[in-house]
Amino acid sequence: METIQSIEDRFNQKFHYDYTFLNDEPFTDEFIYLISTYIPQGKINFGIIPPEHWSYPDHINTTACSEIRANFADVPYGDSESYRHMCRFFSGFFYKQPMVRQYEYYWRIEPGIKLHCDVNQDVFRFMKENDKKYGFAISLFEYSETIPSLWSFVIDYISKQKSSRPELLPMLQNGFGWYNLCHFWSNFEIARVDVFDNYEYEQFFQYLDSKEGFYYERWGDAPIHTIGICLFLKKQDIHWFDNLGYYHPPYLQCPQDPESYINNKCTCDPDDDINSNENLSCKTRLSKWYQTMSQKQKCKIIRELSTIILSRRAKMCNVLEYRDSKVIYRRYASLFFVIGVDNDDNELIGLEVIHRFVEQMDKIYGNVCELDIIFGFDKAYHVLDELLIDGHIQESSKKEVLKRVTQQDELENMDEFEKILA
Ligand SMILES: Nc1nc2c(ncn2[C@@H]2O[C@H](COP(=O)(O)OP(=O)(O)O)[C@@H](O)[C@H]2O)c(=O)[nH]1
Ligand SMILES: [Mg+2]
Repeated sequence: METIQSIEDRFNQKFHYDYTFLNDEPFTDEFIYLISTYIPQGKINFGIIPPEHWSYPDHINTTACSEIRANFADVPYGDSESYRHMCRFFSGFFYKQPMVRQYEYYWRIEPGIKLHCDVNQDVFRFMKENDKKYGFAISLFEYSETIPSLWSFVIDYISKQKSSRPELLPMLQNGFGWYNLCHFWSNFEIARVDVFDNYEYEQFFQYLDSKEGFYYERWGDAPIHTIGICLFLKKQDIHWFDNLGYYHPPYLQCPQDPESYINNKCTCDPDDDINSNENLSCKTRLSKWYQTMSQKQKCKIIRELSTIILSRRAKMCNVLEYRDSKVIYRRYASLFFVIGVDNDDNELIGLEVIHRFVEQMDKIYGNVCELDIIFGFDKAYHVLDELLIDGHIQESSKKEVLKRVTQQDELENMDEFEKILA
C-alpha cells in the first residue's frame, strides 16, 4: 500500500495511468478492495499467471534442482524455488500476459519501492516522443555465482546468428571479452512491451531456457534483460531516468543536480545515491587523481564541484577559484569535464587538455555520450593515461594517442573474442 501511495502521490495522480497486478495465485477480495480504494482513477487489472509460465519446464529434473538449491544457500535467494520461477517469468513470460500485451509501454513497479521525488513529467509520453525503448534507473553488478555458465551460452548464441555483431555488445564485456556483470536493475523498468515481445528476443529466451540455468544455477531476469537489450537495441534507444529518487531496498538513486532536487521536492539524501559509491554502481565516475587524498575527501570535492558547476549559467566563465586552486570546466552536450590545477597554471592549457580528451573519446566511441563512459570506462582511462602522466601532458599528438589506444584495444578484445568463438 505504501508503494502504491508513493507512486500515486509522486506521479500517477497527475496522469491516471492504469495498473496491472499479476500473481501466480488469486488475489484475495480484501486486497482487491483495498487497492481499488487507494487508486481513485485509471483502470486496475488483476490477473493470474498461467501455471506453465510460473513453473518448471518439462526438461528440468526437479529432484536435482532441490539438491542444487542447497549448494546455492550462500547466494542471495540461492535456495529459493519461487525466486527462480519469478526470474524465469520476468525473463520470458511477463510480456506474453494479455493484460500486459494490451499496452504499448509499461513501468515495472515492485512492492517495497519508493519514489523520493515528484515525477512531473509524463514518462510514457517522454519515451514515445523521444523514441526511447528502454528506461532504467540504477545499474549494478550481478553476483557472478548466480550465472556461472550464462555468458558462454550468450557467446555461443551470438556466434550462431547470421546477423552482424551487436552494436552494444562491448558494453557488456570486460577487457577479456567476458561478461562484466553489469546490468540494468530490472526491478525498475519503463519500456516498450515489444522490446521483449518480439521474435528475436523470444528466440534468444527460448535458447537460454533450454540451457537450464534458471533452475540449475540462479539466473536473474536483470542480466537476461540487459543482455537481450544489448543484443537487439541501439544506444539511442536507452534512457537513464536519473532524477526520480527511485529507491528499492537497499539501493537509492538520488538526484545530484540541485535544480531538479529542489524543483521535484526530493526527500532523499544525495550522499546516499548509489552512483556516488563507485564500487557498487556501474556508473563509475570518470575520475583521475594526481594527488593523494582519502576517499572521503575525494567524494566531498566531487560533490561540492558538481553543485557549483551545475548551478552556473552557460555564459559564465569556465574557470573558477576553488579552495586554494583553480578549476577549469567545459560542457559538451550533457557531459561536463572538470579539471583542477594549481593557481599559477595556465587555464588555456587546461581547456585545451579537456578538448583534446573529448575529441579523442569522440573518435573512439563515435560521438561520446554518457552511456559510453558508464559502460566503456576502461577506454576513457586508456586515452587519459596516454594523454597525461602525473597530471602533465605526455603526448600532445591526437593521432599518436589514438593509435596506441586502438592497438591496445585490438590486442585485448579481438584476441579473446576469437578464442571464445573458436
Ligand atoms: N506472485 C508472486 N510474486 C513473487 C514471488 N516471489 C517474488 N515475487 C515478485 O517478484 C518481484 C521480485 O521479487 P522480490 O522479492 O522483490 O525480489 P528482489 O527485488 O530481487 O529482492 C516482486 O514484484 C515480488 O512481489 C512469488 O512467489 N509469487
Ligand atoms: Mg524487489
